[in-house]
Amino acid sequence: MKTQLPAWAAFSLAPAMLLSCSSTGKQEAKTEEASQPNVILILADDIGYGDLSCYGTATLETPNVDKLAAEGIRFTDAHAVAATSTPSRYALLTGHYAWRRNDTGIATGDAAMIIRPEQTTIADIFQQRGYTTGAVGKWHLGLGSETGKQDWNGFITPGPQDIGFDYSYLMAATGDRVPCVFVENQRIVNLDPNDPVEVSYKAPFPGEPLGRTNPELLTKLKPSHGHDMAIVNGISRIGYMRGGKSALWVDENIADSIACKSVEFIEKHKAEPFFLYVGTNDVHVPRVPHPRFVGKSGMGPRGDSLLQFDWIVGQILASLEKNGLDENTLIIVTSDNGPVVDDGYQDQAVELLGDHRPWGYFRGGKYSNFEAGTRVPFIVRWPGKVKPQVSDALVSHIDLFASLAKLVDAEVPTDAAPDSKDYLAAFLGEDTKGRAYVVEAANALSVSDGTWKYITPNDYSPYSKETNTELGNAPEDQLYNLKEDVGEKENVAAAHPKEVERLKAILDKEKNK
Ligand code: NG6
Ligand code: CA
Repeated sequence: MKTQLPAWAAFSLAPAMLLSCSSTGKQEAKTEEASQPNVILILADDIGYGDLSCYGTATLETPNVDKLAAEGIRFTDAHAVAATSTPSRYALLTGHYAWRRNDTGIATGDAAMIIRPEQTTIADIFQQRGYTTGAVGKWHLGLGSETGKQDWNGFITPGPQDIGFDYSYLMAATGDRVPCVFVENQRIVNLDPNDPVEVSYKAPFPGEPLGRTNPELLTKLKPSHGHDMAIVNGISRIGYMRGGKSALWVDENIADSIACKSVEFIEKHKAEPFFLYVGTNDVHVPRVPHPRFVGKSGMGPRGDSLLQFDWIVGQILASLEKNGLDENTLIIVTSDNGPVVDDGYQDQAVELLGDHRPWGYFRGGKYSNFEAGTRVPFIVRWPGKVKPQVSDALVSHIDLFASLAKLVDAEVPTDAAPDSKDYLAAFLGEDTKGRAYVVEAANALSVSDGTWKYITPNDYSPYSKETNTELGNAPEDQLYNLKEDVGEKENVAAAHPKEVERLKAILDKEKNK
């Protein structure tokens, strides 16, 4: 497998590379600003606990992520806050549990910005300390002030710059949601003003072909469920879209664009402290990896996309190394939620899965209250500062806000990040215990103290036939002993009423905060 940027990307980066060779700024910055490490947060999409070779899977190799794990801390009990993207990302960036708001579910591509400009984000915290901040890749947190009313052909506002990001290069929502364009600093990239973009999540645009009415146009991927609306690049999506032909992304090149823009950001800001948030599109659907990864995993597009994710990590690592930024950069690699195999396209993920277990030892997956919904890979590398180790500390994305604030000695405003606590010592491997408990959200709320896990009773369906996921919903209390039964096979609520009451009380207290 190639480990270099493709030729076109290397070419487009050439001036920046030359600049780096002649610049001596970083060396000075390194000694002066040793207390201001760069921070890169790589947030994968739908990558499960069992999807990376450093987490024990033998079915594929992810050498770049494995290198980070070998040189840093690999966490075994780290949690996303929610089992889907929008609430997970919202909570991570704001330190506010998404379940406290009822408008943080999976966002449409024309959703208004969910984080309000007056909220403080992790990016604001870094800015406060003089960092340059950037967001590259998947966003899925809404843009603009009103749902469905964005000016897609002008300056889309409010946007990332209003919540702390100096630079942004984003997919508005997901790969499977329109608009299928990149938005750079809140303007669509490569837009021809004579061919404006129109987006609707209400009604189709007359005359535009759709996946459901023109299946013969689906040359690259066909849906297995949903995803039968606008057709872009031979793939039907969620939502309706018209126009913007010159701006449409090509799915095969999305990973290259994300890698390229991340590397550009690093090169451009290497002489000053920076915070870079990279949301990869891999391995969300539609999975259409670049041809150089096709067929490489033997597992079809999902496995090939995992290799592509690993490649992006490798590109970022190579850029740090080349620019002498290794030592002074803390990298975090994690995922927004657990894995799913069939998430709506006929991409052979199910048929070619073989012995691969994306969810590792855990039950459920994306969308689920069971562990695999939110128990995610989590790796921290900071050479010279963190000792290589495997940590069983109980940690949550919710605490990245307060912990990274502590790292850079920033002040958290009193009304900011109400749910985030400083667990920097756990994230740096000095505290091997971590939180007393984590709260996880899917259809219902769950709480785990690392041993006991309680899932709130609810009336949602226990199983998703479409995605073949056990959702962990049940009308009665569920209690699992994760130390003895990591696969959550046996509900022991009836045998341990005291544990049920104790965990319920924790959740009640959290809910009433
Ligand atoms: C679901 C989509 C799924 C995925 C998910 C969001 C259908 C049938 N399913 O509604 O494909 O897009 O939303 O995933 O439309 S997430 O990782 O961004 O939360
Ligand atoms: Ca996701």
